[in-house]
Order: sequence, then structure tokens, then C-alpha cells
Amino acid sequence: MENRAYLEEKAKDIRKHTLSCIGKLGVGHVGGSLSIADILAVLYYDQMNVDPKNPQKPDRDRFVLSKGHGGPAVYSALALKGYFPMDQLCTLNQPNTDLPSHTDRNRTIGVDMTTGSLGQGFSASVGMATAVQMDKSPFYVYSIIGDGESQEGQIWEAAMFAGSQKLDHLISFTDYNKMQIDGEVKDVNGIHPLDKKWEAFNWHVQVIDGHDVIAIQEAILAAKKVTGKPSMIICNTIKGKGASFAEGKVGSHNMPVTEEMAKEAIERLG
Ligand SMILES: Cc1ncc(C[n+]2csc(CCOP(=O)(O)OP(=O)(O)O)c2C)c(N)n1
Ligand SMILES: [Mg+2]
Repeated sequence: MENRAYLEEKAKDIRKHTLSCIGKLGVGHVGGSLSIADILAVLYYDQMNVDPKNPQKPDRDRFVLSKGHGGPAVYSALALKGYFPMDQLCTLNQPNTDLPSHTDRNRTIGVDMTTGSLGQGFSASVGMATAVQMDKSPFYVYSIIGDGESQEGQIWEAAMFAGSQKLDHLISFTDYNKMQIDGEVKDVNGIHPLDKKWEAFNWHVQVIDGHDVIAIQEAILAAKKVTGKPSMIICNTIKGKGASFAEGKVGSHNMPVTEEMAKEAIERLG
């Protein structure tokens, strides 16, 4: 198990590279990328059994970013991990890139599922976890959904199935940043009480600080001990966490970012 300082450094690196590649492009999904950086750091640098030198190894843990617009953070984690060269990050969402704004398994080494249409990635992760159960495979399936995404009916169909089938190798996170594309989740279509909803669908539920790497690590370890239920880790997060021009702002969803703004934010991260 890695320590707090190491994982916080990795999360910071993910944030810096996310800001850098979005700054290079000039616009991007800053808010929802930065809010998941700590979860990605713990997954890729502590918990997931993956090998960048053998990205398709059959027994690898799978990861699905159901809120596919957070692609820039996933690409930063993958590049830092060594899946592809760091300088490829600056091709984000450029013509003919292998790093489109939303994650695409046919384009990017290390991406397990194509996502972007909210709700679908989570269903795919439930399907993967079903295969794990049928094959008695040892690996885990991880997925991250958004809180706005949680308004999709498809999420709850999949949740009901996963709970009823006792898919205990499925560990999902909700990026509970309280904001969606054009407003606060509570004003658009409130999802409170979220923990009670998942519990009612027969999920094991934990509510944590999604920017505390050790809380994330401990929640995953606890989830792995649960049998007979899938796990939902509800992560209280802040949209745009780590960049003052974006933090806690609805407008950070998909915003213009100049190279100067990115540079300044990266310097502040230290
Ligand atoms: C099915 C579908 N409807 C609408 C959209 C457009 N869309 C992209 S992101 C987003 C908001 C998602 O909010 P949330 O899940 O809270 O993610 P966050 O912005 O906080 O990262 C919407 C409505 C989409 N991608 N897919
Ligand atoms: Mg949100």
C-alpha cells in the first residue's frame, strides 16, 4: 500500500497534465476532469492490477469512465503510468488524435470502454462484472459515474440488475460534485438522498471525501471485502478542484482555458 504523500503527488501530476493539455487545446472539460483526479491516482497507482506494457492482459482490472467527458484526466493518468508517451497528451481532441475529448476504447491504449453518452458506460461496467461472475474471474471492474449522470434512467436499470445479481466484483464511484452541465444537480433534478437510493438497490454504500486519497484507498479495500453486493463509493468532490479559475464553478464544465491560465494554475499546484 502506498502512502498519502505519494498518492497526493500522483493526483497533483494528473491535475497538472490535465490543465496543460486542455490549455494547449484552448477549451475542455476542466471541472469534471479535475474532480476525479484523486480517485484516478488511487486506482492507477495503488489499487488496480494493470500493466502498461501489457495493456490487454486478460486478468487485468477494468476501468470505465462512464462520465466520459473526464477523458483528459484519464489520459493524464495513463500517460503518467506509461501507456503512451507524455507528449501525446498535447494532441488532446485535435484532428486525427487518439485522445478524443471523451474516452474511446478503439482509439486509446489502456481505455477499456467507449463512453460519452451518459449512463451507457456504467451499464457496460455492470456487463463486465457479470462476465467476471460467470467466469469466476479474479479481477475487479471499476467505474465512475457523475452525479448529473445519475439522473439517467439507464443508471438505475443497471444498478437494479447489479444489485439483484450480487455482482461483488463491481466497485463504482459517484463523483458527487453537486454540479452538472448548466446548473446545480439539486436544481435540475435532485438525487438526494443518494446513499439511500443505492442501498435500496442492494448495493454496499460508503460516503467519503473524494479528495482524500487515503479515504479512497480505504473505501476500495473495504469494498473488496464485501461479498454478495456491488459497491458504490459516493465521493464528495468539488468540481474543478485544484484550479482557482474553475473550482466550485458551474461554468467550469466545458470552459475556455488559455495557456497562461493553465500555466498559472499549474504553478499554484506547486
Ligand atoms: C445521454 C447524454 N445526455 C446528455 C449529455 C450531455 N452532457 C455531457 S456532460 C453532462 C453533464 C453531466 O453532469 P455530471 O454527471 O454531474 O458530470 P460533471 O459535469 O460533474 O463531470 C451532460 C448533460 C450526454 N453526454 N449524454
Ligand atoms: Mg457533477
